[in-house]
Amino acid sequence: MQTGFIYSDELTKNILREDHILRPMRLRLVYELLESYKVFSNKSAEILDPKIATSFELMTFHSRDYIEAVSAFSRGEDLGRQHRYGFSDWGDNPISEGMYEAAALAVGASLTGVDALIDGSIDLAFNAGGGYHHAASDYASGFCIFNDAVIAIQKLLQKGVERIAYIDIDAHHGDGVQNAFYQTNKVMTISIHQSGDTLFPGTGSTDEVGEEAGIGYSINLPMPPNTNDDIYFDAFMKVVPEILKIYDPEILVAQLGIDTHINDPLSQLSLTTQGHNRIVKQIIDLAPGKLLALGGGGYDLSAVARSWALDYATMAGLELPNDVPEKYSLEYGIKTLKDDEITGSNNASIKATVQKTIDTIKENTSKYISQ
Ligand code: OKP
Ligand code: ZN
Repeated sequence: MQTGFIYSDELTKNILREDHILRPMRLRLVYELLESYKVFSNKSAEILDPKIATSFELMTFHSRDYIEAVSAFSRGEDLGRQHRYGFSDWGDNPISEGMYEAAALAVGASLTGVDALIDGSIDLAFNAGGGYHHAASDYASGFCIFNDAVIAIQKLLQKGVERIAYIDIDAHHGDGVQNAFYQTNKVMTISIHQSGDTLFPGTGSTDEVGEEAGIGYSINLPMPPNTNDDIYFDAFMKVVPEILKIYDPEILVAQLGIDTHINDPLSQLSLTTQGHNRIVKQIIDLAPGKLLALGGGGYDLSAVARSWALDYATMAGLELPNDVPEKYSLEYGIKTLKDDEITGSNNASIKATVQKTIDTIKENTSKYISQ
């Protein structure tokens, strides 16, 4: 399998605000970690240079009005209207100089992946600088300005792909992507996240199943706080493979947010890097030979670097030694890829809650989409 890691330093430059928790530098940590393992000297692993998305491409999802507003804000103009589009100085979505170019580059990076998948030069593409799953057509939300996942899927649809499955394992519900394709069966969205009862954006319950032609094609698997590797894996395996078998997608798009990690400051899920990677292995196996993987949330820098390096290595079919090469570990204080195993958190009440959720999803599946 040929894999592409979509990366340039340009993706790491736009700081949303000095104290903002989303730090673009994390992508450089991933890249350097892969470099330290000499992953790119492997024939199956190549670096793809992202190109910036055009406003025409952005318009396959976003309104012209919103795109023009983001462009004006990015140049420091028209700032009095920022609140209309989800921006505010101290909130989740501050305005920063150059944010238009940064957000359009994140989209372009995902489109670079789509192009390589379509022309057949790559089987698995990873844009760690993408996965902006909350952005809506005309407002910013949850650190997301332009929704690269939606725009990448739109391009696949334009290219004639008829069944696209989107799997979102970020700790937060993938609301922007779900909403964009809520009424179509050409895109199936599956989101596994910390329950909206306890986490932003508050949506993503099992009864959000889609509408009209899309009924049954939105699937949500909300998890209680403190869900660990084993419970998460078990739930994934009981739900996702069967649904994908029924749907039989031509391509898989996956948002691999790693804010599910036990050390993540924004969520209360309790996954390890190896627990996350075990899910990603399954996603790769379930992909019909074509996978567009996107980054997403992830606010503990060590967890981000280790998880996405592990994930990309898995895509490239490489098994990295657990001990991080010395040069990197000296520079960043990161010693191993895997975490220590977390024991003793196999909580019976979490299991029972998750089992109920699984049962509901199965009922919905048999009601709406199984033949
Ligand atoms: C983006 B992604 C606290 C409110 C919640 C938004 C979190 C966005 C997460 N100020 N903040 O899905 O990781
Ligand atoms: Zn998230």
